[in-house]
Amino acid sequence: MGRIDLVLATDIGMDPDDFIALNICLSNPLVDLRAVLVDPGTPDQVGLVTAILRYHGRLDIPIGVPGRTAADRETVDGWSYVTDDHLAALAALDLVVAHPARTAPSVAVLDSALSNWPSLTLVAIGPLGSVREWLDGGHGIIGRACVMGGYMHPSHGSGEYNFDADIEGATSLIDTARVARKVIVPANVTRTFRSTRALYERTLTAGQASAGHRMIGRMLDVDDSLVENQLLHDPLTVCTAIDEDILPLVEVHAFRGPDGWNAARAAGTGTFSSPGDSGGVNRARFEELFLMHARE
Ligand SMILES: [Ca+2]
Repeated sequence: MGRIDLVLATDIGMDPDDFIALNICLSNPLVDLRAVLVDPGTPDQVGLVTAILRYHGRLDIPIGVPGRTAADRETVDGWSYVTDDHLAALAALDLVVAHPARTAPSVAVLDSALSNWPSLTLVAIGPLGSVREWLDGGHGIIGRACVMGGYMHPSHGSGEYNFDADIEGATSLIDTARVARKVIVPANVTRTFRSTRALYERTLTAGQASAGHRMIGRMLDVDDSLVENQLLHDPLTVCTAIDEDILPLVEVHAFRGPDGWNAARAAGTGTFSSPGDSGGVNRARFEELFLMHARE
């Protein structure tokens, strides 16, 4: 299995799973992380990503945020996404959220990554604001996108995908011909996929040799509920990008129907998902990839 060039589009902050997923991207020897796109791109989100990149010695990795209008930017700059759990995990490693943090427009960051690594995989584990802007104003074709499929929450409507936070962005991604292969890890799979104490203990062991697993361990031991019951939908999506055989994928036509997002089996669409199946995740392979690291 070869290494993949990966761009991570994340809404890091709030839940800890994006924090975990970013650390997997930075630790797994099968991944070369080429850029991070942050949605909506608040200063504290970017500061958190910067702190994580610094810990890994990877400040060379560019950070993109949606361009937005000046008025939008001002609104977003007033929001905070980073929680006490994130601050506690950083503090346990003598780190703080970095300010001021450097960014560039997501479209420019993604265009630049594509010109350097044309076969890159885009992994989207948050709303698709950056992706929508790239589809409107960027260049070229993305070979493959792996998209996280939904956090179950009343405000997310049907919760079939993580798409309800930016329906326009999600529709653009589903409909575009500028992403050759789309893999959707849907809510019916992600909503039951959670951390276990055994995985936590193996993460702590891996953390003796891996910066990423040290960070993940500090995040999980902030709160006992994270150790045993944290949703792992974002890490599952990253690991699916590394090895699609983790999921029983079938080719589908994805669409937004009257009851929300849906998918039906169809050949020739280039879109793959696991509709109507709550099981079937290869957990052993997921854990193998979750824990994989190059010794420092
Ligand atoms: Ca997320």
